[in-house]
Amino acid sequence: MLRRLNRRGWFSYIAFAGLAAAVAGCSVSHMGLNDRVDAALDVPADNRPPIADTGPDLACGTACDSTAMFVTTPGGRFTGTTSGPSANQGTCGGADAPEAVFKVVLNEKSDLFVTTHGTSFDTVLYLRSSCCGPEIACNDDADGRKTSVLSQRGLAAGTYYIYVDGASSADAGSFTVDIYATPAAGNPGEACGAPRLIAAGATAGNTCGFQDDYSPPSGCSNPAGANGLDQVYYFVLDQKTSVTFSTCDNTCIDTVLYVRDVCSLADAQSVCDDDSCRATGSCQPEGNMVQSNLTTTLTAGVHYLFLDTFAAAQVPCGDFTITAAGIP
Ligand SMILES: [Ca+2]
Ligand SMILES: [Ca+2]
Ligand SMILES: [Ca+2]
Repeated sequence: MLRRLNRRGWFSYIAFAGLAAAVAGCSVSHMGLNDRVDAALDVPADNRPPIADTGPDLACGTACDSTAMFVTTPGGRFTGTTSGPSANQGTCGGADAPEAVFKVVLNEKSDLFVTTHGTSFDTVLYLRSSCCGPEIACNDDADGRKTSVLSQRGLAAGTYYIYVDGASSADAGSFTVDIYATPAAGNPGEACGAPRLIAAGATAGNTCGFQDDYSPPSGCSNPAGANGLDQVYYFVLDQKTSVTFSTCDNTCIDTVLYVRDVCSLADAQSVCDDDSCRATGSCQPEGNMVQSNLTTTLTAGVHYLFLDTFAAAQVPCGDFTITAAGIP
C-alpha cells in the first residue's frame, strides 16, 4: 500500500513541480497555480516582474519556492530525500542539515497537522507563512521521539511552507512526512488536520458536538448507519506490532472502529470492526451487541484510528471509552 501511495505522491510532485519551480523569488500563487510571466490564466494576473527576495532571511531566497513540493488539501503521506548544504533553519534547529520544502495553500481557515514520525533520522519541522515570512511554529522532538510534530489549529487562509530539516549535519536522507489540512474545527480530533495522540490504556471521550467527516470501509457496518459522528486519533509504532482498540467498556454509543495508514485516504483502511461486543460499565450494562473491538498487526510508523458511530442508533452521540493495547 505504501509503495502505491508513494507513487501517488510523486505523481502529485510531477504535476505541481513545474509550477512550483517556476515561481521566482518569494512570489506566491494564491490559487495553487503558477505565477510565471506567461499567457496562462492563473494568479489572477501574472506578476511582472517576479518579486525579488528582500526579506530578512536571505537564506530563504529562491531555494524556498523553487524546490517546494506542492501539497493539495486534505494532504497525505509524502516521502523524499534531503541532501546537500543547509539553506534554511528554524528557531528550534536545522542549521546544519539540508531540508525539504512543502507548500500548501489553504483556501479557508484550517487546522494543519504535520509529522515526520517514521523517519529514521532526527528531524526538525518548521512552518512559515510565506517563503520569507515569519516562522509560525517549530518542533524538534515530539511524543517522546527524535521525530517531530506540528499541530496548528485555526490557521488563516493563505500560503504556507513546511520545512523538513535535520537536527545535526548527520541528520539527512530519506524521510517520510504526513501533511494534513482540514477546515478549522471547534474540537481537537475532529478531522485529519487535528488528530489527537492516543496512548495505551483507557481514553474517555464524547462525540456530541463533533461532525460526520468519515465513513467506515464498505462491508464493515450497515451502510444505512455508517454516517455517524466521528473522531480521529493518531499513534506511532516503532516496529511491527499487534495492537488492540476496544470500546467494550463504558461506552454509551453504537461505535465503529477503523484504522487508516494514510489519514486522508479511505482506501488506506486496513482493518475495521463493528458490533463485536456488548458494552460493560455504567453506560449500557444491559445494552445491545453494538460495541467494537479490533486487533490487527501494523507496520512501524504513523497510523490513524477512527472512532465512528452508527448514525441510526438510539443514542446519536454520547460518552465512549477507547481501551488501547500494544501501542507505546
Ligand atoms: Ca537546514
Ligand atoms: Ca528532532
Ligand atoms: Ca462518520
